[in-house]
Amino acid sequence: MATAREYLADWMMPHMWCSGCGNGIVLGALCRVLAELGLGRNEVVITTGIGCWGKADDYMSTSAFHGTHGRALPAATGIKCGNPNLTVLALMGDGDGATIGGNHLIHSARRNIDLTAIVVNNYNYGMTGGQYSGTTPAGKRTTTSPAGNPEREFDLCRVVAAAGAPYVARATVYHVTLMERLIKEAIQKKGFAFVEVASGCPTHYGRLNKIVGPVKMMEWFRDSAVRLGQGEGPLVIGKLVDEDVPDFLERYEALRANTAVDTERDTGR
Ligand SMILES: Cc1ncc(C[n+]2csc(CCOP(=O)(O)OP(=O)(O)O)c2C)c(N)n1
Ligand code: SF4
Repeated sequence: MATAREYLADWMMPHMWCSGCGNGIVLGALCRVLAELGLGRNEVVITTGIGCWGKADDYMSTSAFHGTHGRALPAATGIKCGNPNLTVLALMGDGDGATIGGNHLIHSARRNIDLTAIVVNNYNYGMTGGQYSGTTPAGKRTTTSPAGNPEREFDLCRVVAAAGAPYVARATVYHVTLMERLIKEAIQKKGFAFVEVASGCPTHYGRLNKIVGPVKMMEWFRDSAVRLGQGEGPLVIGKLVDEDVPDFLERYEALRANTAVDTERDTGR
């Protein structure tokens, strides 16, 4: 067991995130949740790809695997299958998890592997200079869409829910209490649990879309998010899916048991 403070790798400070970036808020929430759950640092494995949020594993004292861009989920899947007793979390940006790694995201949801995926969606590729990603809303400005994004965006929660994830939730960095509750539930959920956290990248996305500075970004989340059941909008927050379905390893073990019975019947061995 460790305290929230002990989950933070203070020997890695100072971190590289810009002031006003939402990543630190999510990292703090994650450390508090892990401490509340009473998990030991050697019971938790964080996997990441590349990106500003993908640096999160460097700042945590748990075990970690820092992989290539878009590949946090395959690594997490392998680790979970190798040792199902571990609590495995894949931390990804929207570019990492939903654009270059989008195929892994839908297949992890379909497979229903028992892990927690947290996508910090800042609506752009923060680390490489603010290019548009698969979640950049149509019409919004980025460094690669200076006149506005001509493509439509993914609603990540809907994509992951349609692919079969039994737990899907969304919060923003403004709604910290909700975020912590959802991350905690997701970690406790058996099966593929997905939490999207809408977050601010004031350096690129905010500046280019005239939401200038961290405070304005926070006000934007406060004013544009709608609690589930309290209205419509592109940023509905709360628990969107919570179902109980057998996860991948349960189904795999059941099939193995059946195969053993069949083999015995067919061969007499
Ligand atoms: C295969 C590959 N393509 C592109 C890159 C360059 N690259 C590094 S980080 C990144 C974007 C990360 O954006 P996102 O995942 O949204 O995270 P953020 O930085 O916004 O937190 C890109 C394109 C790379 N490292 N590897
Ligand atoms: S570039 Fe954006 S996402 Fe990256 S650290 Fe700075 S504010 Fe955060």
